[in-house]
Amino acid sequence: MATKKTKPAVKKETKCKKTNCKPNPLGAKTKSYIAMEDRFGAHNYHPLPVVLKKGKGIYVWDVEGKKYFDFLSAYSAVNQGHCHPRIVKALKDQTNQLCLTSRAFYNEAFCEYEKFMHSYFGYDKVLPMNTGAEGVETALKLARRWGVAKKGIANDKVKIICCEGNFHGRTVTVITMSDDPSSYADYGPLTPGFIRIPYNDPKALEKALEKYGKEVAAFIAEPIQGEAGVFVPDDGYLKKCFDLCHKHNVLFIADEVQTGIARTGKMLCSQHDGIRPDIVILGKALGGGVLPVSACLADDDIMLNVKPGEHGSTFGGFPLAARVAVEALKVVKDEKLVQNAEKMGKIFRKEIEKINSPFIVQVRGRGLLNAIVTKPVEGKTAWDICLKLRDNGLLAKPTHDHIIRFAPPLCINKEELMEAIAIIKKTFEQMFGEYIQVLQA
Ligand code: IF1
Repeated sequence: MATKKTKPAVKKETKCKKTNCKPNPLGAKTKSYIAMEDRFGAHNYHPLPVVLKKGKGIYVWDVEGKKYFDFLSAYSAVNQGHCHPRIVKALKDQTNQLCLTSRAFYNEAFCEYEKFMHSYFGYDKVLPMNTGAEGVETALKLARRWGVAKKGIANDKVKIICCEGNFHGRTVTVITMSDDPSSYADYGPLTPGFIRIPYNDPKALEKALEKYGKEVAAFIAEPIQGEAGVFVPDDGYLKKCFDLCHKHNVLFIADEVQTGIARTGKMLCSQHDGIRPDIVILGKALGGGVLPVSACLADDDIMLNVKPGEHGSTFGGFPLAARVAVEALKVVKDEKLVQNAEKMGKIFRKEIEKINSPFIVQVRGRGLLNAIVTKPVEGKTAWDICLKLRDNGLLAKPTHDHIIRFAPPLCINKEELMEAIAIIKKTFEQMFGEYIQVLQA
């Protein structure tokens, strides 16, 4: 009996003829380093399979000698560009002078750094730490202490309001604020005293403050939620929250670890809403892409409730960090990175919006903190897109399953940006081409 001619079933693994749709095979050196990390390193990350060896400005090179645009900037810690000569020089010069004293004694570099931070950001004082999470922990302690000492909240009742979708770091108290099981699950008992509300919903904050306000010391939020996928709140959201906080005698804490230091086209992202947070947390790019440097900025009525010996850190504000942070911040101003981030970010979003691809749902962001929200097509995901971007010479990484963050160093110029955008465009076309190939197989 003649069988009905039917279209062959679409074979998922069809080898594409026209486009190189499979990720490139890994080089021998790359494979050996990946195996080395697998054997000797904790498996707390799943890095994109590329092994980097050198960085300069907006570029990085892998162990095979291949060059890439860096469109992650170590999650916005390399805003000034890799191995910035002025920042490296500041580090080297201080390394030959005095590296570490602890805060048991004063040191020249740190005193000058404290004064510099006051004049640069306009807060009475700085409390220096090292990682972003330590900066967040410090802000929580400053706020709780202010709540007890100045607002008169009972020590065991003091509360802090945080937001759904937040990412503030990986310490136990900080993961207590998270609603992402991959951050908090199975790490045992978490820290009491947190209320979580929807992000970008001033009414939710108003309700929480009306109900719990008397015991609330602070509200903490990222001005843009980075890990959540570069979730930009509505214009005026931060201002509404700031006003609600002050109506209820509650501190407003801005976690600017990722959004600060010019990343979003303002020195601090909070400035897009014209607010001056009561506590600002800085990290990442404060260290100029060479050292972990973080800090809390606040005025005396908050900062001075913590007395000598009640908080600290061996390396907090150490001489190397002090010199590096000063130079890192001077570079931001001298190279007009705030203005460049704003200008290049607008071009990025405008050009990406022109790409017509079944994978692309939306592009969003502020300044040079952007993300492309994708959707899987024929089983190909954001991870597959990032592998192909890598093969095409650009490094980026998905956050969650389907959102790809694009955050180059802020020193990128228009010509370089257009070259990178051409790679992104080509990659989506290749992926789409692959998709068409599979369907026509
Ligand atoms: C990882 C995420 C980004 C941060 C904000 C505090 C911290 C971070 C707003 C803590 C750190 C890093 C941590 C790193 C990956 C990266 C990240 F994906 F985890 F969420 F950027 F979005 N506040 N973010 O973004 O600073 O202690 O790391 O110095 O842990 O995987 P840290």
